Amino acid sequence: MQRSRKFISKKMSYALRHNPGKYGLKLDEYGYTDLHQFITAMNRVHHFEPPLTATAINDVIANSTKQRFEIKKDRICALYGHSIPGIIKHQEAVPPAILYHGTAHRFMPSITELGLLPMQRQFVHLSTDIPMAKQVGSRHDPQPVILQVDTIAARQAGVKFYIGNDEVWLCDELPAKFFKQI
Ligand code: HQG
Repeated sequence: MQRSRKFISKKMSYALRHNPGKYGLKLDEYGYTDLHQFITAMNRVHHFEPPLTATAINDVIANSTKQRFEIKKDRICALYGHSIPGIIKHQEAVPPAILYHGTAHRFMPSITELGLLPMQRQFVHLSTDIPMAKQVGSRHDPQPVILQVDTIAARQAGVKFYIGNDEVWLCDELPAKFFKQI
């Protein structure tokens, strides 16, 4: 059976963000691995039928609403979301003055006390607009809380921000004084 783009994308995310070792893959310090080795490993583990090809992967990337992966010179990476041990390097940069984070009501007591933490991932993930933050938060809560982050104040206090893609920014742990609920 031909697998859906979503199915392929989820397996790609798993391999490139969370468990490259299961596929016998090594990521470089920026999270890239050889595209052809990646395809061979994906086919070996998942027995895609028809076999996964570079064309199919490009099709998944081109038809996704989110820019999750990048292919550069025959190497592929996940742009954000990593949980593997060993920090994947991202380009540090100056973010928009305001970013957003969508989350669940049930997490708020802990978030208010401890700030936003990376939890299972390497970085806290922030969105450039409210609709995207709502979408991210709705994975955890049907009526998510939206937090507005003052990145200028956070940067002045030494919090580092990194580019994920056009809509996703990453940062280190973010104390609660740098965001408010809207
Ligand atoms: C919460 C998806 C308790 C945090 C999305 C979040 C994103 C705390 C949850 C990307 C906390 C972690 C990442 C604290 C943070 N106490 N809870 N102190 N600090 N949290 O899934 O940001 O579609 O690891 O608010 O779109 O939801 O897969 O992070 O609710 O871009 O490409 O802990 O993953 O991208 O949840 O999502 P997650 P996230 P893809």
